[in-house]
Amino acid sequence: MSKKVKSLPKDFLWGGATADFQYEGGFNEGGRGILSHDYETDGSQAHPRHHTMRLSDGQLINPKSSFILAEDIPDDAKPVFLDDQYYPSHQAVDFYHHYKEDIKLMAGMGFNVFRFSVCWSRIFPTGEETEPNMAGLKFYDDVINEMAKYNMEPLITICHDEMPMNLAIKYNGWTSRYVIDAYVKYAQTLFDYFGDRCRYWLTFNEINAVRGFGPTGVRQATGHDRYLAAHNMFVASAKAVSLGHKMIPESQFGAMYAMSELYPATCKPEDMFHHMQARRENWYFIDIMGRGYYPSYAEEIWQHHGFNKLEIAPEDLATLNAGQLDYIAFSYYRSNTTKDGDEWFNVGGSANPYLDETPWGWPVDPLGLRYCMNEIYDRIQKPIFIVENGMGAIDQADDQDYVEDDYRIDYLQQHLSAMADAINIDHVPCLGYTMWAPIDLVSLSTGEMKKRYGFVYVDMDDQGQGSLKRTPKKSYQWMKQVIATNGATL
Ligand code: BGP
Repeated sequence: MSKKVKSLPKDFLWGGATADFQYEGGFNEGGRGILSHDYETDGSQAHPRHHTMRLSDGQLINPKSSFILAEDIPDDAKPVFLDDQYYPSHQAVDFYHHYKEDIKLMAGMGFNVFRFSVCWSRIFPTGEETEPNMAGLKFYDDVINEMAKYNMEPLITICHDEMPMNLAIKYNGWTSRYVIDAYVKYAQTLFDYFGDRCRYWLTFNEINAVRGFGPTGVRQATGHDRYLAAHNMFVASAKAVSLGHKMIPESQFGAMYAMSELYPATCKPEDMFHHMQARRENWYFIDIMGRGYYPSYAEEIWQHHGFNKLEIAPEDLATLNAGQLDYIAFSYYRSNTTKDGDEWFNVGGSANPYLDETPWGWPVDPLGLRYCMNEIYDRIQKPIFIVENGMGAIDQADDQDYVEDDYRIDYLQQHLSAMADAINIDHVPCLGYTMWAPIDLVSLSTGEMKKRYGFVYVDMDDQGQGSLKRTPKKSYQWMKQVIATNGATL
């Protein structure tokens, strides 16, 4: 039996992950265009980051019934922002003006990598310009140069669930092949300007979520639209990978998948079979991008979603094959349980009596992380990269803004130990770990500040009250030790 050691390979990448829309702010600065995310809805309740739209008859609506852009919004609705309304994402936690301070704080923990996403509409405000917006490029140039001072390398997410609003409205988002070209032009611009300092790239964030709640920029999307959007994203990703490999010889490309582990609720054969099918609907995304071809079970999945055929151009298959990913990146927060009769895509599914849950009802399952790492590597045989993992909690700060977040330390300790076991005992090659999200930021699913993940507390509440002051939490010192010992103190 292999010896249980915690320390990790010498060149292991330790860091944190963020997304522009939840972190940057600077909504109206540097020539940034309007982003699809600026108008996202939530599905459960109206909250202030959400958009208002004006219908052609002048009436204002504030759609609430969908997580993603405009699912239930009439075609003639035009986005508007109301001056007297506070939108947390417009300011977020203002990385735009705090990047030097934040990078210094991350470097203080010993990060040698920082994953962030570029805001597409900062570079091409409508997605249709022929020349990029230089002020947008300069911002990321400054960020990358600041990181270089601390030997921290970038891991850039090219597209984190978003697109310029213009592309969503005018072309109905990713159902249009025009958007493939717009994306490739955008990616090429990033390679041109940052390729000399960036080796690691992610073409998309949580691309497999597109089959359920994930953003496609598409209005009133059917199952067919979602899978067509996914196909166009696969082609866009593969084109970017091939181009990136040509332009940046050292480059390594991944895409990021939401990888909750999935368990069958019982060993009843029907539950087991259902679990296999539901799991395979997730593998669909990783198989196509990681192996470069559509799997034999694709048609069965399409039929399950109510259609028989996808508009795949003849040349697409060669494009997918040529643009295979170099590594498989994923987010891991929880596991799910499923049984016969559940929807295939069913976050939340059946309850798992063996697991505790976070205040948001997310089951805490560190062993599930080790399971996932093994499953992905067994299947795709390419290195993996854990690019999001963390615990959203309601932190109680004292009058000095200090937070004793022992629960976060426990969560991370257990997950990092499971990761170390997968690497040291199971020999899964893993490039690194970027924790979500090192500095508190706006939650994606709730649009709130009160669901916090950070090692660093940010003084800002859901009403926009706060100084934005940064204060390291107890977990900051803990993580610093873990990184300094390369995992040995886990
Ligand atoms: C992932 C997203 C992130 C992030 C994270 C935490 O799905 O890629 O953008 O927000 O989940 O989720 P939440 O903010 O909803 O707690």
